[in-house]
Amino acid sequence: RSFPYKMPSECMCKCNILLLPPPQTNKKRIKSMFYHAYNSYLDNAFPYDELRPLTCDGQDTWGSFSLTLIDALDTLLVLGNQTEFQRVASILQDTVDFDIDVNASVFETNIRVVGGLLSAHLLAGRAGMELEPGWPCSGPLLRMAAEAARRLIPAFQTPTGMPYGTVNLLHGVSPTETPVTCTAGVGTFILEFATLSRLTGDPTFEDVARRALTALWKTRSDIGLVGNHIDVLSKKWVAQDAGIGAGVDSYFEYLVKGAILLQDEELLNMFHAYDAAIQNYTRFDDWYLWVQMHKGTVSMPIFQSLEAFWPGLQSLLGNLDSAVRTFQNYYSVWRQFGGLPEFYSIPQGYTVDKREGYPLRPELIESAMYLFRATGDHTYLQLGLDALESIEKVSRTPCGYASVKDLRDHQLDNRMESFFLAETIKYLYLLFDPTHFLHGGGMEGDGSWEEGGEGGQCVLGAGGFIFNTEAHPLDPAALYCCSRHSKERQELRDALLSLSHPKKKAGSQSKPADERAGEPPQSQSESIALKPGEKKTLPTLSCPVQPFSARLSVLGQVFSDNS
Ligand code: DMJ
Repeated sequence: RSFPYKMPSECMCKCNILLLPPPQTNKKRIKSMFYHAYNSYLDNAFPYDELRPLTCDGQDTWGSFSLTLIDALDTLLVLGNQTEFQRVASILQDTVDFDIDVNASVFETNIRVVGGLLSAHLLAGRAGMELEPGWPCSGPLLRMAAEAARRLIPAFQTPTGMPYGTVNLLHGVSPTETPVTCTAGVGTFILEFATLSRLTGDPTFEDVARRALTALWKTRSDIGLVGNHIDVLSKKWVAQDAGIGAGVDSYFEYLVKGAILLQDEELLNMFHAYDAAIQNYTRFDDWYLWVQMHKGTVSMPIFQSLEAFWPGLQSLLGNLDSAVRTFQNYYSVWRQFGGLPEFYSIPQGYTVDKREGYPLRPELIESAMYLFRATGDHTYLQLGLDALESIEKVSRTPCGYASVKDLRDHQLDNRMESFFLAETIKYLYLLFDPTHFLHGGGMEGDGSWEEGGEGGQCVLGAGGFIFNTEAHPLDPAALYCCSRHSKERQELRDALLSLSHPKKKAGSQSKPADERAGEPPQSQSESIALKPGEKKTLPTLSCPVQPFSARLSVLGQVFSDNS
């Protein structure tokens, strides 16, 4: 269907190629942007969650976790700063405490805190940190990530398996908590939670994330769409606008990236089914509108800044033509305002009342990074340069970078969200560094992969990295390696068990996470989830770990030796 209004459709030209400064210059500028913001946070705001860049002080926003420091940690390594990465990693281990009486967003804590700690854990080897013997299947940052995630698990204890939006980290879900959660708040866990399960061998995390995904999938409308907010107790859709932006965005992102990270066809099939409905009902001239989830009628003909991740996601799936055209639409909005307003009315070609701000979001830059990798077209570098220039010009303050309250007159807000350091600057830097190890695909010997695990049996980073929705890279190879070893350990335990208790059915106690997909989760008393007020920290692996060499020798003797 073609959209009935006239679109601004400036063509993208490549005439700027010769005007682009060399990549090294841009990388230097991006680094100095990072350090201006980062040092300002440390000097003025730490240990608060965020910097307030107009008043040069700090505030807690999403919890009380020193959030900006956790979110920025892996960016330090992306920019090549190993020593600061090491210093901050140990500060966080010493200072961050999740045993706190704070109501936290389940979604934000997962993508920023759990995601940030997981990435830092997986990058610790490259950062030159001292690694404990089982790394990457164990390690202090992994234990911290698991501890943070454990505090979120009570939110998933609902009849549907779909989580509440907010949980108290100390007491669990408040009895007065609203059961209404946004779609992304239900479907944005599989990357972090499956990573936790497969690294640690504890299936609880992946189980709850899958159960929530399955429940959400079953609530789609007859025309194949999901709405914006759902009641997690009754499964009733409370807000019925279907689209790809705010409230939904990362649900679709996690179906695709989950499929890639976990080689999971079921997740990909779910995405393809949604995508067919999205293309059919919401796409008009390569824009994506909001429609009523049951009828498909247009409810809001607007583009939201958060939707700008979509061309990048399409490029991951190989839909390049469509991705390029949609990117061009979005880039035309950027050029109109020097940033992306939160909402943009497509028919009016202008901002929407009270949604004129640009809180330094990363999504368009993220898409530019993927599309530059896929096409080599310098248009995407030009967007990067535009972003660099306008952020410097409009948002820089003496102590950081401020969100833009209104793109029409460049008024500023006293806020620098942690995703500015976690995502915006990271994607900008990676856009201008196409051979960075995080892009994967490197050759042996160029530092693009490394060894890990006992005796170096894990080859890490060789298959590239998958970024969570907060731009924290996850390594599929680490997941594969650790779950393979926990499977082997389980087989060994089963073999030993069947010798000492011949009648007990081996393997009946715990299966590896990847084999438990779709099964109902363990009850809370069986799981590692803490009950409200409970302080006990359980070991990540509940059985002693046999070194790989011992396993071989044991296996050699199992059938002839009763010892
Ligand atoms: C980030 O926290 C994540 O990218 C999330 O998925 C959407 N919002 C912000 C960035 O805009």
